[in-house]
Amino acid sequence: MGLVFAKLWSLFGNQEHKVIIVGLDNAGKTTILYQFLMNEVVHTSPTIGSNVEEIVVKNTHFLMWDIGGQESLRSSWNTYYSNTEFIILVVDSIDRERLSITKEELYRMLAHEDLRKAAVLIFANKQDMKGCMTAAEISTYLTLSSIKDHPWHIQSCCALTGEGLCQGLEWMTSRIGVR
Ligand code: G3D
Ligand code: MG
Repeated sequence: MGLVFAKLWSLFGNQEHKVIIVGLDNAGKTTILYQFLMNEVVHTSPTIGSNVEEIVVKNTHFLMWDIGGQESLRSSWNTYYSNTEFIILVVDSIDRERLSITKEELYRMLAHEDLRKAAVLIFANKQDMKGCMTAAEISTYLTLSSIKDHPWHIQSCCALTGEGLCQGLEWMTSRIGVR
């Protein structure tokens, strides 16, 4: 898989494409980033905040933070929004109870001026879990088809194995140059 990742990342070229990875705590954000790290095509910079991580992939910046229960930090989220081209929203597909919170956060982000040009990739993670919601169910619950002002794509994945992650990145690369 390393080679595939390397190829995909090289498609990003030398330009800077800022990506933020968001989702509730326990959704699998760190695991997804770990998959990228394992492929040795990235280097990390030190943690820049208690719940914000930065990863640089050939000049592509990922800023990641957990949004669950971090009420006190919410007012500063928007400082990370400017110039964001991609939002990766990681959903725990087994966590039915908190999908409504994810939905709220998604629409709050989409309404933010600094994210008006951002494309959204939703990872329906933990597809290996028995009884999990499918990407289609999550899509329906999040009413993704109602989103007209942002390009969006939902991809089922399993961060533990890395399955589905490449397809998500492929969609992102396909968006570059479209806007
Ligand atoms: P976060 O960074 O979004 O808070 P983490 O989430 O990446 O820390 O993952 C939270 C827990 O979910 C971890 O378990 C992790 O191993 C697990 N997890 C992440 N992705 C998957 C997946 O695709 N399938 C399954 N079954 N589990 C996953 P622990 O036990 O370490 O807390
Ligand atoms: Mg984490």
